[in-house]
Amino acid sequence: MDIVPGILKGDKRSIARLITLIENQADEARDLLKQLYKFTGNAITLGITGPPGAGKSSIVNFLAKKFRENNKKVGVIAIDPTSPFSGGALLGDRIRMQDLTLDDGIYIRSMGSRGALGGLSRASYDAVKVLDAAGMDYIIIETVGVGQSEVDIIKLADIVALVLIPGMGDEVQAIKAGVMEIADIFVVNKSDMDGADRLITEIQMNLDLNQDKNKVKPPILKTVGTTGEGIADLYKTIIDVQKQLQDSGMLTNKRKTRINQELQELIREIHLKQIISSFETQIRIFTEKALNKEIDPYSAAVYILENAKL
Ligand SMILES: Nc1nc2c(ncn2[C@@H]2O[C@H](COP(=O)(O)OP(=O)(O)O)[C@@H](O)[C@H]2O)c(=O)[nH]1
Ligand SMILES: [Mg+2]
Repeated sequence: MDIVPGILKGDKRSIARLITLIENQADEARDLLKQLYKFTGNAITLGITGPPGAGKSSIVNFLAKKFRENNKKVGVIAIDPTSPFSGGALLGDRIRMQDLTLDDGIYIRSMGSRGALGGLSRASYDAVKVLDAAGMDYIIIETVGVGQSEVDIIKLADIVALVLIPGMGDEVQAIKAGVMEIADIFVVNKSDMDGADRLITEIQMNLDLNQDKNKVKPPILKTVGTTGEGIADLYKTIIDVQKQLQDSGMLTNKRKTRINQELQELIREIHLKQIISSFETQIRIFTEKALNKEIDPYSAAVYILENAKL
């Protein structure tokens, strides 16, 4: 099957082929993405983020099943910046998700975060577009880390759920306001363990201190990733938040911001490539010179740029 019609039909092999082309930065991928763009924009993207081991994959597994029970098609992208060189970054996750892979209404893919400047790679953005064009109603993106890469998820997700676990009360205080602010939903997972209620209090205090008073307080939910307890509530909350975002026009705003940022990033990327290729000869010459200690790289770069202006 041709890739584009295949993807539009939701064919898993076509989806997989294009995502691989995207990961390999094949020129063909860019052309195919151009053709698919007008078929995107229907999926709701849901970011599930939080520290390693918090139970994100466990929650995603239950949540994906919930979406299926409600006849929603769901795509899952697991991004693991901690194992950028391993193709099967999340082996454990794959095993747990195995029972889902026979179902045509679900597509699961793990991706590395390689190529990103401290955040999500361009490839993950494009993979989301592929799943969107393939007719997924929801796309769940699992990302690791409490830090900059976590804030990055907002560039990809319409709705962000931050997963935290008991015993990290002090860490909640240490989490920068910026990270707390990206969360539309707080999930206190491992609530079978001691300290879940204390963590909820800590989150509330943090929100009271840092959050804009006029903003709606994000809901805080308890889950158990091993049993699925609380997932039904989480599902319902996601649907509620989605409705709020749609009704208030916030969803359109978020998407507008996202396209604006993507355009800026692309201009930067394309422009940079053009600059570098236009200096190809000089770069080659000055590499030799620097190698022979005739000039230092910094002076060489300045020299090349100054001469280009003439
Ligand atoms: N006790 C307990 N363990 C959990 C819970 N949720 C997940 N786990 C376990 O925590 C570990 C990490 O879970 P995983 O979903 O891979 O976390 P991730 O790194 O955030 O994706 C696994 O051994 C899970 O079985 C929970 O609610 N309670
Ligand atoms: Mg995981």
